[in-house]
Amino acid sequence: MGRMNRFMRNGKSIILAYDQGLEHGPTDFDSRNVDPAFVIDIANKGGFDAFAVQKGLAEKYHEQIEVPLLVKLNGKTKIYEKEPVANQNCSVERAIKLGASAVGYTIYIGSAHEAEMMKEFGSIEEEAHDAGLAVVLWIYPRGEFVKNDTTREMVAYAARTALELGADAAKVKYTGDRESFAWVVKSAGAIPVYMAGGPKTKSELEFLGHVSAVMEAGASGIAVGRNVWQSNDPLGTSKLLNQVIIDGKSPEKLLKTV
Ligand code: FBP
Repeated sequence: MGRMNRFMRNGKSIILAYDQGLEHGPTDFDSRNVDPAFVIDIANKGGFDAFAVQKGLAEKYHEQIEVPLLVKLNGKTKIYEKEPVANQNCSVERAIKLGASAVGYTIYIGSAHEAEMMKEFGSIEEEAHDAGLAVVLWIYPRGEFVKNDTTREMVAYAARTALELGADAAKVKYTGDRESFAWVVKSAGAIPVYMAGGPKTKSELEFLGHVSAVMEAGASGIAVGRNVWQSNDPLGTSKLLNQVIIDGKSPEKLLKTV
C-alpha cells in the first residue's frame, strides 16, 4: 500500500472526484453542484480522504479545500468520440506547487493512443515518486477494439496494467458482481483498487450495494463523484458511504430494508 497509506483509514479510503466539468461538461451539473464551492464543502465535511480535481480548480479554490488534494494531470472533453486520448495538461512540479499530496492520470488501454499515454505516464510516475507523491491511475479500457469495458477480463487487465506501470492505486469500473471484482483486486497485486462511481444509480441502495460488493471483494474504497454530489442529500450519502466502506456496515441494515 505504501504511498497510499496517508489517504487511508484502516486501509480504506473514499476519494471525492470533481473533474466531470471537463470530462463530461456542465451537463452533469444542476444549479447547486455547478458551483465548485458546493462540492468543496461536501469534500470538507463528508469524511473524504482526498479530493480529485483538475489544476484549474486546485488553483482557483485552494483556500477552501481542506482535504488532501489529488491533482489530475491529464483529461479530455467528451466531444471528440473516436479513439480516446488524454494528454498531460499539468506538470508534477505545478501540482506540488498547488499543494497536491497525490497526482492522477488516465490511461485508456486499448485505444490507438495507448502507447502515447503510457509513455507520458511513465515520466509522470517517476517524477512524482521521486518527489514523494502517490500516483493514482484512472485506467479504463476504451476504443474501437474494446467491445465491453466492464467484463471481468477487461477490468482485471486494467488493474494489472496499473500495477505493471508503477501506479500506487488503480481506479477501475465496476464489473457488476463481487466474484468478478475479486479477480480484479487479485490481478492488481500489491496496489489498492478503487471503484469508479459511475452515473447516478436509480436508488441509493443500488449504489451502496455495488460499493459493498467491491469492498467484500477486497477493494480499498471508491473514487466517486456523481453519486455523491448529485444526491439530494450529499452529506447523508457521504455518511452512508463511510459506514459501508470504513465501518463495513450492511447497506440493507443502514437503509432499514431488512
Ligand atoms: P463518477 O463517480 O461521477 O463516475 O466519477 C468518477 C470518474 O472517474 C471521474 O473522475 C471522471 O470524470 C469520470 O468518472 C470519467 O468517466 P467516463 O470517462 O467513464 O465518462
